Order: sequence, then structure tokens, then C-alpha cells
Amino acid sequence: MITLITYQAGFGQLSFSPFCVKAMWLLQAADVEWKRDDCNDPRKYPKAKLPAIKDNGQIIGDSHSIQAHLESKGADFWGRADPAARAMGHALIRMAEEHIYFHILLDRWGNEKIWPIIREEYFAAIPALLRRPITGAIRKSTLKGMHAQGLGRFTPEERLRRIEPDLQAIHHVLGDDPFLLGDEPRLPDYSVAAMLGAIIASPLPTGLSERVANDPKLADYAKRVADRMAP
Ligand SMILES: N[C@@H](CCC(=O)N[C@@H](CS)C(=O)NCC(=O)O)C(=O)O
Repeated sequence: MITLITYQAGFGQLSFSPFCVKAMWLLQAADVEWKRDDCNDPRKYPKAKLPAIKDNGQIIGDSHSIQAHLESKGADFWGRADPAARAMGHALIRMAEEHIYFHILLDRWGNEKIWPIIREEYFAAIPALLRRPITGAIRKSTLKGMHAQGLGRFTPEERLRRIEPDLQAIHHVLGDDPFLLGDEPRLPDYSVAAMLGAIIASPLPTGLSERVANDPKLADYAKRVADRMAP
């Protein structure tokens, strides 16, 4: 039995973290027995991030290493996708995880109205008196990281213009298919739909959450993947 160390469920998602949602969908697709162990302190796990899995005493962190581990045990996340489709899928995964994700982070941590909700939901386990100072420091360091990364220097309106081509790319790749690579959910769907789901699940509307939630093709796609992959 594999144990997934994950952030808790929230905002109608299997986890606050789209990477943890992706990991759950990988485990589902791998058709292995697994259970979740909710955790809100990633510090003792690899790279001090979640998701991570425990399998036979081995701890594996990062959704890509989890993917590789499951593949080493026989999982097939690509089906009959040819090399060109896999290359396209790989690029979509990078777009979702290395660009779209940071828009989610900024919507959650950088928005003055949403931040207090995040603080109370994510960090409910920290005693109330200590919660503000501790989470204030975590927030400061997260936003400093986003400033260094670069996206943190953009206004929400600028970010909306910047993410639009990503959303259009998802539209085009989907075409008339239910999933990115055709009739079945595959590896790129686990990243892309997890990010779209997290955007739609914003605890308060933002320009980005409204953009995606009011786009029937993207919203239906995110729900379709979540429904098909539900544990
Ligand atoms: N590349 C990692 C990203 C995982 C990740 O960014 N996890 C975030 C939550 S969404 C995290 O644990 N952040 C804790 C921190 O940065 O301190 C993966 O694919 O699993």
C-alpha cells in the first residue's frame, strides 16, 4: 500500500495543492492501492515540498519522481501517444507547472482579500495567537520568491494578458477531444486539469478565476478530468 503525503482537501478540491491533486490522479491511473495521509508541514519531506509518497519504507518527493517511481512499477501514463504527442504533452506539463501554477500562487498569496482566507484555511493548525506572525513571514518569503522569479512584478491585469496564450493553447490542443491527447485522460491532463481546477476553485473571484470558470470548454474539461480520475 502506497501512502500519499498530501496537503488537505479544500475549496472543493482533493487538495489545496494542484500538485497533490496531480499525484492522486497518477496513483489512480497507476491502479495501485494507496491511501492519503494529510500533512500541513512539508519540511521533513524531500525538497521540503509536497506531494511525497511512502512505498515500502522509501520516501519519494516531487510529482515527477512519483510518476517515475510508478512507471518503474509498470504504470503507463501515455497510452498509445506517439513521440510527437508525448513532446506536446511534455511542453503542456511544463507550461502548467512552471507558469500557470505561479499565477495561482500569486492569486492566493498576493491578493489582499484572498490571503486572509488562505491564512485561516491552510494554517488552521497553527495556534490562533501565533498564526499571523508565522504566516506573515511565510507569505513574505513566498512573495519574495515570486518577485525573484519575475511574475510577482506583474499586476493582475498584466498577468491575465500573459496567461491568455496558455489558455488558448489548451483550447487548441483539446480541439474537439475530451482530453488533451484524445479519448482518455493521460499524463498532461493530470497537470493541466489540476491547475485549471485550482484556478476555478479560488475562494473569491479573481480576473483569472472568472476567465477560466466562464470558459465552458476549459471549465468542462477540468471537471471531466476530475470526475474521471476521482479516487
Ligand atoms: N515540482 C514539485 C512542486 C510541488 C510544490 O510546489 N508543492 C508546493 C505546494 S503546491 C509546496 O509544497 N510548497 C511548500 C513550500 O514551498 O514551502 C512537484 O511536482 O511535486
